Amino acid sequence: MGKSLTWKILESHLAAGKLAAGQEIGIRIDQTLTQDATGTMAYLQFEAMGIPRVRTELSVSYVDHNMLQEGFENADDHRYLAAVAQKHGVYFSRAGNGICHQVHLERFGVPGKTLLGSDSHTPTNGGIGMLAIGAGGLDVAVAMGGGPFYLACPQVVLVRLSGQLRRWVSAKDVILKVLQILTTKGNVGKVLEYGGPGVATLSVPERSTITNMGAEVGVTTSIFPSDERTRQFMAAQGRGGDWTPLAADDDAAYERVIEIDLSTLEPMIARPHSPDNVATVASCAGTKVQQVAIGSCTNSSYKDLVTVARLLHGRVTAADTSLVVAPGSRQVFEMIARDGYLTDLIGAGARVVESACGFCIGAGQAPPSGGVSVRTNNRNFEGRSGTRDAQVYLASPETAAACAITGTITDPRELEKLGIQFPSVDVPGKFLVDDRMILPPADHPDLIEVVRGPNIGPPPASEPPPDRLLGEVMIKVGDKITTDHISPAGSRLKFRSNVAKYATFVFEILDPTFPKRCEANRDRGRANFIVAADSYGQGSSREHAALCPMYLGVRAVLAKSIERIHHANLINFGILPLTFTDPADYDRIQPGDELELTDLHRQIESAQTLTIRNATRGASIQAALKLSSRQRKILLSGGLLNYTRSSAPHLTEAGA
Ligand code: MIC
Ligand code: SF4
Repeated sequence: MGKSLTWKILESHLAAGKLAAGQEIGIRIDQTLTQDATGTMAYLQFEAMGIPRVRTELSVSYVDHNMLQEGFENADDHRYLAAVAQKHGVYFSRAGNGICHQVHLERFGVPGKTLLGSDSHTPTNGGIGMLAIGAGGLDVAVAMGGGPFYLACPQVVLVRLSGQLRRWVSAKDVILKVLQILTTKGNVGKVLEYGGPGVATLSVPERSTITNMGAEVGVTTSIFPSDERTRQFMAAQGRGGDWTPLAADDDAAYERVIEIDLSTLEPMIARPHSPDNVATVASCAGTKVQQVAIGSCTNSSYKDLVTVARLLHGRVTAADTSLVVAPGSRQVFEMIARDGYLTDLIGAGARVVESACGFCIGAGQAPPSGGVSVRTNNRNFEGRSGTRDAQVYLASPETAAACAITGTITDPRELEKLGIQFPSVDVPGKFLVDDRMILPPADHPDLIEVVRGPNIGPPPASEPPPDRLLGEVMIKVGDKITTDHISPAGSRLKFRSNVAKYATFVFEILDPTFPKRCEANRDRGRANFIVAADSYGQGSSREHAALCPMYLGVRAVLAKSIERIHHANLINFGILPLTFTDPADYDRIQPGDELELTDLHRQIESAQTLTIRNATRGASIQAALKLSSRQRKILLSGGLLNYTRSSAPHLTEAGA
């Protein structure tokens, strides 16, 4: 039986465990990336590990999230990140150079290599044939130190593409179709591997739009083969020498095969407030649109922006519709300027902003109250745009441009009726390459002084768990609670380096009293518990969604199911990730209930299920503790940092 592409890369990087779906394995990480909103904490943790220089083939630190610089906090973070990168052997992509995933694809991605990034959209680089995985900052810090990255060996699903996209239908519509089929729930522990004859019809940036939003599906990663199109893209980036061909064996085995005929797809749109609330654009046509936002790591390539510019050429956006455009990278920005397309965007009244995450993370450009915003990014979670009651839709650049022109949700195919021709845009044969905004590590690291501004605090220490936990359910939440619900971004983002402050916003959108109540309970020596339904911790990789609850004295999350990255982050910060063995028990537990867990050390060490006594209701609940022996040790040490410190010789070995 042949091997999938995923399997081949896992096999060549296997550092611990056996390749069998569901088993924990450790893999060697070739490259890492961080961004500033998760990076500051990751490098503080890396510094705390006491390793002088990264032991990866390549590590890059990007600045793209926290760019507003309202107050000193963002700039202090950037300064810290620049210095710490130079000191420890990390390349530093300066503010202004673009969004991490886009720049990494352009300048660093290499087929067949592994990439671990402290951002959930790291799988964007799966479009170039990398096994690219998102993780919490602490996992990335350990990988920078040369430690393997541990994950559940995935089940591989083949998405077999046939046919060719029709005019006005693009890569975003493919991934929205995948989201419609698989939804955002229940895909933990899987990899989406794309194959079939349709692959060759898609360019690398198009493939990356598709792998990018695998994050919303909740899979470990998504990957495309490396073929002639990959070679062309890399050659156009002046990196043809890094190219290698890669493909699955013809007789590779897959857990499941999903067939998509590209030629049957239509323009799709995700309606509020979940990326899987997908419908055809035509079925939403006519809804008034107050804002259109084009950019983000999903759709901000040269092709995307040139397509939009050509559609807007000579027109002005609809009178009631504001258009914002954020080019994905300095390369894209400079090229659309050089080629004249920026003129079309400016002429159309687009508010062109810097190459950064911007509106996607709610950093500016909040829509009006109750307003409809059509965006090309990947997440439309409630409140993420910065406006609590905004209605955010996700669509392709073609659809977004059509909405900007007409002021209503419009199927882009309708543009032909307005005399607008489909712009057929190719990936350029040669990109503009200028890496001067990427600073290499310092030749004399000893001379680099690392300055930490007043907002940059050391990561709070986590404690080993006591043998008995007694405390209250501080919040009970429903399905699909995202990390944006737990640790909001937007205007709160600037406190990422100050855990005590950032913790005051935990669950702000659901229950702003949560942090204060938790602190009071914690200070009385009692434990805090979170109860949740399915898919708890969807979305971002931000470890703050575990770190801040830990700081507030949360000791366990009891849920119907927990998403992969968040599950790992909870363990990394010493919080017990428990799942109901009988999901009906979710209804038998209420906020304020007093829970007791006894004989905890022994149970963490070896139990598969653990009994929780609900003292308020005089009942017992069974919870599963699905953990590897390594994860059990981490929990008993009170978190990954403590565990890594005590197992440093192993790290040294791995890096040797
Ligand atoms: C996001 O899209 O939510 C982010 C901001 O990029 C996060 C990382 C973060 O919270 O800093 C992600 O996707 O992991
Ligand atoms: Fe940035 Fe948005 Fe991409 Fe996250 S999803 S990395 S915030 S552009």
